[in-house]
Amino acid sequence: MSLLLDHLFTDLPPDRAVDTGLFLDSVSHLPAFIDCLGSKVFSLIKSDIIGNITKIRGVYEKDPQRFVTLQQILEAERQDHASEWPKVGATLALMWLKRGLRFIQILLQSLADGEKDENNPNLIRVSITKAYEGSLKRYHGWLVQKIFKAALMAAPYRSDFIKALSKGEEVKEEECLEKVRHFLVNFTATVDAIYDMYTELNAELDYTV
Ligand code: 03F
Repeated sequence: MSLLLDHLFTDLPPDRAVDTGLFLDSVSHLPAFIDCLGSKVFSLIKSDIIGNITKIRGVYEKDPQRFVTLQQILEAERQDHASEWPKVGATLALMWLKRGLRFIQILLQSLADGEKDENNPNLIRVSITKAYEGSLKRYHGWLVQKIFKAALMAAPYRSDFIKALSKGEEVKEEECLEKVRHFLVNFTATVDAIYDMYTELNAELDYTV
């Protein structure tokens, strides 16, 4: 059984409210994948993701009954930190975390769709670049874009990435991609719902780091 299928994101309710506890549980399994990618360059990315999950969890655990949904956290912080919001607390942490999730979503979708560089079919740079352009690039200044380029060079081969997604087991590529497609259903719906919430609450910022 692959790791991906062990930790599926849950179905959203009709109003698309994201349950904070369930979201944190699901998302906390993602950083382990980054260890499987095999280069130290990725530890920076991993600690950024873990840092943001920890920040959101810290707010949630102060009052889980008050913060049942992610939207309740954003609304409470908007009230409590009027002058700084949305560049504050869990609102800021989730703003960045969702961009990393969008990156992962586009990357996995591109692999699932079979997008390839025909000259280098065992590289996944085409998919990684597509994911970066669709999620993070516009928020990165030249220095961080350079870090991205270094990470791109250190990216695993398609076959090794597929193996990493399958907990190190040798599985057929198509079998793994079928699981990825299954994983993507609720994962994509959740990421979309979080993006829509940021738009509706006017909580999105576009500064670069
Ligand atoms: C801003 C910013 N965070 C931080 O400064 C930058 C960190 C390093 C970014 C390096 C870019 C490289 C990305 C692409 C790598 C390609 C890898 C390819 C692998 C195949 C924010 O930080 C803080 O987060 C916030 O808390 C703070 O308060 O302004 C705020 C203040 O600053 C970012 O740009 C977020 C970076 C997230 C990158 C996520 C990439 C995920 C990569 C790989 C995952 C692969 C595993 C997928 C498998 C999943 C299977 C289920």
